[in-house]
Order: sequence, then C-alpha cells, then structure tokens
Amino acid sequence: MRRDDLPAAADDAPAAADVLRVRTVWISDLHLGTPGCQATELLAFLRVVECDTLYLVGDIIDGWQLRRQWYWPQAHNDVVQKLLRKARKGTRVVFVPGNHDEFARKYLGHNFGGVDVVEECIHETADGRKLWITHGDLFDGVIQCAKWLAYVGDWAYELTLRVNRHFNSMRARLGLPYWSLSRYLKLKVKRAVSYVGDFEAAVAREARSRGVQGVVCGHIHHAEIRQIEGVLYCNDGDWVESLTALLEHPDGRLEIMDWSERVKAYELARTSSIVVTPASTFSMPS
Ligand SMILES: [Mn+2]
Repeated sequence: MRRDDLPAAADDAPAAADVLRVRTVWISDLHLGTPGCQATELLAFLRVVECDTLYLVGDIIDGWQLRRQWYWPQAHNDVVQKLLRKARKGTRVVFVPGNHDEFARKYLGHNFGGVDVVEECIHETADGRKLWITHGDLFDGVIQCAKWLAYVGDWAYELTLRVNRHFNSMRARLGLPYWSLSRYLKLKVKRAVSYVGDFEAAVAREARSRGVQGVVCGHIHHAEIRQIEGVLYCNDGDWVESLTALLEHPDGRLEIMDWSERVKAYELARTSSIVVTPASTFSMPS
C-alpha cells in the first residue's frame, strides 16, 4: 500500500507542497527528557517528513538525566506520540538504543506499539548498498574506558547548554543571531584531543570488518557523510544543537538534512513577504 493512500489527521496534515517524501530517515540523539532537546523543531520536521522506514539511532530518551531530575514537557510527549502514530500509519519504525537510553537494551527483540527494538541492524539502500546501523557509543573511547568520566562529561555538557541558553537569550535581546557555545566548545575540545576522528575511524573499521559498504551512527552530535578508508561513514547528527537528520531518497542517494537551514530559509521568505506587503500598499491609489 502506498503511504499517500492513507488519510492523515487534520491536526498534523501538512500542505501537500510541504511534504518531504523520502525512502528512509535516520534520526538520533533527540535527548527527550532534557531541556536541551529541541522538541518543537523536531515535531515540525516529523510533521512534514514521510518515509517507508524510520530509524531511531539511539539516545532518543535520556534516561541518565531523567534519573537525576524529572523533565517531561508536553512537546516531548507529542514527539513520542508522533513516532508511535507513524508506526501505526504504516511506517516501519526501528529503535536502536544508545547509551543514554541503555534501559531499552533490556528489551531487544521486542516490539512496542509498532516500534522494533534492536541492538543493531543492516539497512539495504535502493541502490543495493548495505549499511550497518548502530548508535556508536561502543566505539567511544571515553565511555568504554571510564564510564564515570562520561557521566561527568554529561553533567558538564548539560551545564554548557544551560549557559548557552542564557547567553543566546541575551544575544537575541541585542539583536544578534543564535550562536551555539556548546557546539563551538565541543568542536574545539574534541577536535583537539582527536576524539571525533578516533571515533569515526573506529566505527568505519568495524563496518568494514562486517563486510558492509557503510555505517550509520549518531552519538557524537556531528552530522557527516564521508568516505573513510573505503567505507561510507554517515552520522545523522542530533536534535539538541544541530537539528539534523540523514535521509535516503527513492534512488538510494543519501543526504544530511539541516533543519535549521530550512527554518532559516522559511523565516527569510516570511520576512521578505512582510517587506513586500507594505510596499504594495503604498503603491495603491488612494
Ligand atoms: Mn550517545
């Protein structure tokens, strides 16, 4: 059955022109249950995207932070509802748990409301490439060698995000555009200790040893598609800082979608239409 044949509910049916129709979507690192999660933007994306298969590549619900402090606003509930709804309406939804939602690793092989929970899986693209799907934390040197350090890092990260929010509301008041402090710091710090590079190389190496053409992971909150030693390395990014997803088009072409770019383009179109309207008003004969 074609997805288009299914009637969509009025409440979340986007205008036909706004629908983003793709074969596959990968999202990860939503961190639902934390103030950092950009649930409203994520919801806007989920409303316009339509796909045959949706992979949730880990760190969907942040059990680490929920355990410290309960945080669950309506928008986070809406995201979960939206995901379950997609599963109900015919999208194949696959959940590959990460380290922040490791509690779900107890339920591997089970199905919750149409969502399959698996440790890892292989996806075959429309053009016949095999992609291994894993969250990626098993290849994070910090997590594997010193879990306590990962927890401390997590706390420091949360603090940075909080500082970032205050910092940006101040910038907004001064009329300056949004600038991610946490993204800047992480890129600087992690690049410096070659953290990102080591992670990417380790994941790609494992993918090659499994005899697949590529790998899709998340975890480091840095979206990327590139070739690493003959293996296609894809990272779908996150919904805390960068608002990114990995898409597979009907012909098998892979692409990183930067939702913030789309929002910016939309805002621009809206502001310019506001500029146009008064001008046409002025030209009207009185
Ligand atoms: Mn992770």
